[in-house]
Amino acid sequence: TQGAAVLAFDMGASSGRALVGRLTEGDTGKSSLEVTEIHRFPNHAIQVGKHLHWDTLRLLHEMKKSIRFAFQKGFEPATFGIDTWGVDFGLLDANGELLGSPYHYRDPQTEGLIEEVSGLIGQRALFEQSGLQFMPFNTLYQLYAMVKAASPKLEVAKTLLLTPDLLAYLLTGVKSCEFTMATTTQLFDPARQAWNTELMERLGIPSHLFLEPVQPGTIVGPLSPEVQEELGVPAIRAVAVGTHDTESAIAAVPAGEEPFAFLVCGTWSLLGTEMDGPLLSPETMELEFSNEGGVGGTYQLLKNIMGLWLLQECKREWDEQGKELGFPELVRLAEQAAPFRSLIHPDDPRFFSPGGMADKIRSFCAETKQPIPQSEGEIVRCILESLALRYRQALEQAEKLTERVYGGLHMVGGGIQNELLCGFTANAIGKPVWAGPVEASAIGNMLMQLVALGECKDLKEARKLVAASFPVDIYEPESDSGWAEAYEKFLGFGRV
Ligand code: ADP
Ligand code: LRH
Repeated sequence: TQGAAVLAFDMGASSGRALVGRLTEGDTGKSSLEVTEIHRFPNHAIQVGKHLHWDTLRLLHEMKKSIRFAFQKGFEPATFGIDTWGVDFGLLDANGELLGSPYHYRDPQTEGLIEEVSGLIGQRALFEQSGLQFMPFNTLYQLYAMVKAASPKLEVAKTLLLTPDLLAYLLTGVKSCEFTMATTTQLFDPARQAWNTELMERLGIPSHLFLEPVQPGTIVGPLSPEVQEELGVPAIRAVAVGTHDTESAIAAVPAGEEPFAFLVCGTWSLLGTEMDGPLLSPETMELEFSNEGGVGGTYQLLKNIMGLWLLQECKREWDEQGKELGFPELVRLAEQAAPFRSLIHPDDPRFFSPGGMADKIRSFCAETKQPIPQSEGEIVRCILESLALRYRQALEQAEKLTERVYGGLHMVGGGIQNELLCGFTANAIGKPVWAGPVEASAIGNMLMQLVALGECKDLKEARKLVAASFPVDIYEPESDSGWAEAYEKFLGFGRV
């Protein structure tokens, strides 16, 4: 037998995709989730003058196409859910129209603002009131940049919608604010479970822009009559899922009930562990961890690591040079390159902005007096080994903060298609890596729709369903072969 179909939109910083999921019951009576990809499309930053923007209307167009495709393929989903990258937003005017193209979180407008805002508010106070790592892209700094630029958009704006809420609004006409995304802004106070209006007022950020957050699993509303008519489809309803992609991905980690460590591996690498509430200790701030609101009442204690962005940017450059090396080919070249020749610290701030990535990596190696990687294979090897070592550092820090020891690391997301990286990670941490599922965000998104529809009880049941539905690849660590020595060198770069 088959249950209702649900449609998940998962918008990553590098690509968007639409997948349909359906609960099926086999002969044994055991449920599993059957997933079909409907559509996949690239997502890019677009430079306009001094600013970097998202092409939000293009995303809307691709989402509409996906809804049409889903019905054309005969799926008839009852609901849909949207998850996206964190922190970004659109502003609506008094008529409910979108004011301009939303900024991309890598827009340089926030440069230097972490220091400025910390100077005004105090670093410790800011951390205690937000639980977040100080990342230049946090919504707080983006809005403060607009305040400083006397942005007319900010003057006339009536409502702020975070990206997934904005996309849901463009499809339904219903304005909402979902909790997991709200917690990525640095303007939400996890201890009080409320918007930090005092902080907004001190920085000149209009507090009337923010809507009351709702928990994942809340029904937002049906497709607007205009969209129904345009697409020729019925009034399927939007569910506010764990709309932050990281949180949807963590919901789909096939872990049991014991505490576990995860690594969500995509454009960013998010490494951490699930908690019952935020850990707002000074050590958490010093080790640069975040507390992000998760689904089912959880908080995720995690570190934001630069991730496969480093590789994506190199690939983009090589594509522009006409080399057309796909990810599998790049991984193959890295495999052939010599081990531990040069390492970088992935979170060196120079790597955050787009462009010139291979040269930035070379300059880091030159400054730290290491051999300078030249070929594509050497560069990619350097990135992957450095990421694996960074994962070890972050895992050890998570263990220290939580006073727990994790038996291995669950890896999910597009990056686990890179088997070399999964193997390197197991070697670096000296523990097994359990890899899967790849489409964790889309699956976690579906799970919260199934919870909203009453087809799945809670997060615990949802994770059992993932374990029963998707295979996990196990990478056992090999005996040392140079990783311990490389880690000592890596720690010498000196960042937490
Ligand atoms: P996001 O959701 O942030 O856009 P994904 O989870 O889709 O990111 O992961 C994208 C990353 O996955 C790419 O940067 C690339 O490094 C990796 N990847 C994608 N496909 C492959 C592949 N076939 N082999 C190896 N790595 C891959
Ligand atoms: C990963 C992610 C991450 C955020 C970043 C902006 O896609 O959502 O959790 O910090 O994008």
